Amino acid sequence: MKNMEKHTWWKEAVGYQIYPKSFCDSNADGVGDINGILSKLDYLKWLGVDILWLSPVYPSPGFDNGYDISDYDTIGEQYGSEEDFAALLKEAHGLGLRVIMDLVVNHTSDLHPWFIESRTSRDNSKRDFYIWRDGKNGGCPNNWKALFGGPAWTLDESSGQYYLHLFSSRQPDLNWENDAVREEIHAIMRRWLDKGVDGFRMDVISLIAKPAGLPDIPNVQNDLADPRALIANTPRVHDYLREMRQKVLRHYDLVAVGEASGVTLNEARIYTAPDGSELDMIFQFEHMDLDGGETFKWNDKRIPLVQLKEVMAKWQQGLEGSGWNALFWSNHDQPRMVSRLGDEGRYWERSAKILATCLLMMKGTPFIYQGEEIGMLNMPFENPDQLRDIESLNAYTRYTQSGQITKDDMMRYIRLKGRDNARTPMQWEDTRNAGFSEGSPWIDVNPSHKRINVNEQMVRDDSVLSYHRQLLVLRKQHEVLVYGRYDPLALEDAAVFAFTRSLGDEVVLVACNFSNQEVRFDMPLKSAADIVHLIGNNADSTYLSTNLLQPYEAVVLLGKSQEQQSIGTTG
Ligand code: TEU
Repeated sequence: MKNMEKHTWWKEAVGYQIYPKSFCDSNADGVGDINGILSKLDYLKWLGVDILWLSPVYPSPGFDNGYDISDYDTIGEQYGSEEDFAALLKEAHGLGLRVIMDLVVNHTSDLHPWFIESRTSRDNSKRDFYIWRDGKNGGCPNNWKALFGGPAWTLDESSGQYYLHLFSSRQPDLNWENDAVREEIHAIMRRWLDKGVDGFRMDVISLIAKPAGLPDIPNVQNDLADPRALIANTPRVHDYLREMRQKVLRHYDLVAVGEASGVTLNEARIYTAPDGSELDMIFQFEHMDLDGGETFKWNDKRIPLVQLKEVMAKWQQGLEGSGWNALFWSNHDQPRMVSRLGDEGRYWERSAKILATCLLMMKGTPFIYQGEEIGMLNMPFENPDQLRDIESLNAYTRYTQSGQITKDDMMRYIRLKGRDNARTPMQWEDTRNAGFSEGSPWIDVNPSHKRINVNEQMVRDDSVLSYHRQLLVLRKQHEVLVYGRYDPLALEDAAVFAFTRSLGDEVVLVACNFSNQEVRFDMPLKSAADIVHLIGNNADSTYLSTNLLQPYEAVVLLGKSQEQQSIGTTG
């Protein structure tokens, strides 16, 4: 059977997310910068990634670490200059690396000149750039909750109206219904594309279109509720993205990746439809929400493997031929995945590799988050003074003050789930500040850098880092790993995450034991003679002769088409 899927460079690429503030500091001010990134381009090329996604490097007051932008058209001083950025682009392109920018246009900073103007009076020309409403019954215009706590509305005393902010009050939401707003955004995008950037990761793009009339969330008694489900399913978002494709995106060779928390599979099929009318791919978050609960993510629940497999299978199969997945285990908003789903102790190394195996062998464009390639762990934060993230700090105050969660428990939950876990400096070396900075880092360095760092792993063939490199080489060598269909196996098995990828006469089996026990997993490929061992994380594997997987063992095998017929979901 011939594979009819359209081939594009971004389907074959692997992304790498850089959180500039914590990647590499070239000028000893404790904050990572563009010249720091520049100094690590050879490393990234050597690693074998293709697309670099830079979290925001624009001017920002930094209430949400740059996701509150006060000027979209230049580089924030702490990150460097426009010349530095031009040099980075040039060098990266010279090495065959593409660079995509974070586009945060659901909201701006409250210090963006548009908002400063907008709030001056009800009849200011920028008033309608944002969403202003009168209060209702002496309170907020509706019952929406802000994602960083409190109501999604803040009263502006001087004009007597409330403005909408889905995140913090320092991040007012733009009014996408206003043609002038969309035109400004298109112009910003064109200016960056004309400078040579290769696309965008679009922050919370699923939330830009607010439902008409901004209705209350139903069935909520005297309380606030998360408005995302209501907002993310507004049909207008697709109008805006189609317009953006027509007016901007289609004129460039780029990749457009949407961050789409709260998205449904049906929505994703529209966002990433193969006709290319909207985005190229989206990040969905269903798998990241599996350890959530009543108090949002603040608990000690772990991601249940069976549910994780179900969710991944749903997205893998659900977008087959009708869309494209952006894959990730980690980003700057998530705790470290080895701590979350793997083993921090005895099986640290194997569990980091098993996660890499799953991520990089699934169908879609994978994004590796800085430090993931060396198996970085969560940070042992001890007290709130060490935290920098607005989300964790607000949650700490809110839940401990209301008495819902004790201080000790809240710190424990933040150690498990807080976003700062991903934001501690990149661990380059075992020396002072992990080689990140010669100054005082803006956030503490994880003490694990003594043991877990790039320098140590670069020279060791069996390191987590070397393993990532090998997986990336395999993706380049075997088309089946990019375009092959995904079929889940043994969905009910509580320990083994297994699936096949099939294309033409090739079938790849990926079998990963996510437990600390030896388990049996019968090899589903029939004639073992033709089977090639592509990669694994256990040099002493006996799997092919015993059907046994050792604790946290991953194996990847390549077989031929006749076996393909005999594979099905065995779970
Ligand atoms: O995140 C959007 C988002 O959905 C987050 O609220 C996520 O659910 C949360 O961080 C998990 O705890 C994007 C950015 O990635 C994030 O860093 C920003 O804070 C946020 O938008 C606002 O711009």
